[in-house]
Amino acid sequence: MNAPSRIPDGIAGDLNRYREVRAAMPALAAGLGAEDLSAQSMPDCSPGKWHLAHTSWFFEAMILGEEPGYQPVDPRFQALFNSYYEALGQRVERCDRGLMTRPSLDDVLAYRREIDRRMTAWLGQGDADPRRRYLFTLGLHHDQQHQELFLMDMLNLMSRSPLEPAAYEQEPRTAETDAPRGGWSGFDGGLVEIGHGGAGFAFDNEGPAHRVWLEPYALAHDLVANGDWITFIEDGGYARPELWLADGWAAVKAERWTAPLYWRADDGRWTTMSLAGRVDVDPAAPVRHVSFYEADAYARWAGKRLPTEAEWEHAVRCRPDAFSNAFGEVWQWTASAYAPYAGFRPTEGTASEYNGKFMANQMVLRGSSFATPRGHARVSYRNFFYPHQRWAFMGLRLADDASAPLTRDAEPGETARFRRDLIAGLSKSPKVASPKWFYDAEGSRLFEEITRLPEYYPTRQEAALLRRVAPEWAARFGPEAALIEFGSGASEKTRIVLDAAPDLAAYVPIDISADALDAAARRIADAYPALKVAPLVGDFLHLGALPAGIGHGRRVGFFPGSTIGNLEPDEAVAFLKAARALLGDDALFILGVDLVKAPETLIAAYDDAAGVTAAFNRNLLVRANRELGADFDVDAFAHRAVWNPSDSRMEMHLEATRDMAVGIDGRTIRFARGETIHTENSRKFTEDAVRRLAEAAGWSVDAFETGEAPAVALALLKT
Ligand code: SAH
Ligand code: AVI
Repeated sequence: MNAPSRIPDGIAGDLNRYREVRAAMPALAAGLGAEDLSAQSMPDCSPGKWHLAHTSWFFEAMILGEEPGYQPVDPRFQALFNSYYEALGQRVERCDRGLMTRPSLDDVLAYRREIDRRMTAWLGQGDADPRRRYLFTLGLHHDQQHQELFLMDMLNLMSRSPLEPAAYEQEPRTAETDAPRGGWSGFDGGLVEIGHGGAGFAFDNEGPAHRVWLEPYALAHDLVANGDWITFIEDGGYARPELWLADGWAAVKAERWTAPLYWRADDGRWTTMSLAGRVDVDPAAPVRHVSFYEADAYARWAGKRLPTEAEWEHAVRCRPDAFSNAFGEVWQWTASAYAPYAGFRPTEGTASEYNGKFMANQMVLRGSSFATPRGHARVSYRNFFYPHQRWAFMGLRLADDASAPLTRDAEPGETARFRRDLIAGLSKSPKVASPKWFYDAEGSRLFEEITRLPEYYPTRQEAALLRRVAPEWAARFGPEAALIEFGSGASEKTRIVLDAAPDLAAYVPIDISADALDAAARRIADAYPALKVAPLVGDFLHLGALPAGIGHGRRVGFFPGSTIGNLEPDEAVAFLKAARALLGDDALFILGVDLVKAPETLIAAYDDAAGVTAAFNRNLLVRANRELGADFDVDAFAHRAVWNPSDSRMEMHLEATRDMAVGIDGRTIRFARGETIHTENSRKFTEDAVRRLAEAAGWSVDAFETGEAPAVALALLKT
């Protein structure tokens, strides 16, 4: 019996890699019909059948065809499946690829198999020529690029069908989506090196490694999400030429863009087309299918900018773990034109046309998408598209000049939300405003001043009670727990919990006031160096996901200060339910509430002698004047604090002391003398009311502790 011939390790590795890469596209095509694979939805797209053939042609044209006396599998295929290589002769115009009903899908699959047979034989020869070895690896990466194009093009095709079919039962993904982390990382910049210089494969356009000068900059940890994009739309993002580059605005008008590609407003809710058919737009998911023009306009609207490709690469090289979804979700638009790096040399030979000749009029995207095959992308990878194109899996991450805010300066769209909410509230009768808009930097400062007033007892009383109960309650947190605080403000009471629970692994303060949050997070991080501090700026009534990297211990919610009393009763139930879902099974929740007491005590606490609460209340109007260009005569509004016994709440109002008309955003809001804006409710609780509220939201009250008079209470909730 003959001994089996041993395949050298190098060749076996090449064969395995070749088989693995080449199996992927036929697998993507497996559940699709010949009709699905033959149609072409637009000139930028190609039929699936063409991708299957062209990626095989590439190996034949670049490697196999170099063999002297080589007989092509079918000489006609040389022109049919040549994409853009001038040096390789004739080809079919790109826009005519959908007309190739012949060769049939079966013939193309047979062509593919024959090329695989010939490549397997070529690999078996162990050809060590470095140029052909490079072309072999290039052919594999080329196949992988077309695997993603295959999915992009299939999605576009399905979106153009009146039936909007699902190409797959579930969207094929090669990576999971990371949870958002919140915040930004700052970089000093200076003279830094980017580009591919090391070992391993890279396309020619990624090199050479070279130095670039970067001014100090910051890069957002997270991608821009659909919810942010909806706010941009609702703020007239697609209707305001001042946000757009001239060519972008021309595209908006010519193409009638009103939303990302595939989005549709169905009965007042946004839906989008996915590879699994039409689905609701998920506000928490990263936005995709936006052009460079849209990404650029969004960044301008958010008061930020797109990163340059050098900034993106430097940031991800320096802090690979700081960013969510740097790879594997959407390609990220940069502000960089696709141009050769200093010292760029195209690959020699036929493949010289691969990248270099496209270096005009396109913009660079970095990272990779959910459809990019594993092992294909790198930190130096340069993808590129024309600025109007949207059908790729493309999105964005914001950048900013200079400093490195721990959190964003303000949520993108915050001003837009404030404008919309305030105008809606002032258009009601009686007029209302949400107390969450009190907390700009000055409002947060004024609140801190309130907490030190002799009349404002809740902060002092709650801190004293917390000192009493914290040791016993903290003992129940367990190892590696994470404390999630809602409306954390200055995070002062937090220290009492942190001191009682030295084993806490992470602290996630959540607050709508970016300034207060940023300063508080820095102070806590400095004072508790072993604690992971992961601030999240935003509205706790619209909770997204928790930041990644906060360990796997128990989640402990912390909502002190009776801020729950500022919510409407149904909002409070919805909030506690959402918090329960966010914190997961086995969570604990420390809830602080103010208790019902004598109206004189309450009224004094909300109408202090020094007038700080009055300034806090009026600051809403100061903020509207500054941020929204409103023209409130602030001094013409009087602060009112009233006890409403039937709803068991303190109310704050701003009362117009004369008839007046106020302009906001081109509208006129009229006030009659004596008319008020109802700016805040502070509900006061009984133990019974707290139990009912917690139970309505699916929590049970494990402990309820009341402090000294004037009394507040703390409840420990469990799931
Ligand atoms: N927890 C602190 C601060 C209470 S003040 C304490 O007990 O002293 C209320 C805080 O909640 C402010 O910092 C304010 O910015 C924040 N806040 C109010 N409404 C919010 C909302 N909807 N989402 C997030 N934060 C909010
Ligand atoms: C934050 N919140 C619980 C305070 C309260 O008591 O309702 C805000 C406040 N309003 C007036 N003074 C303090």
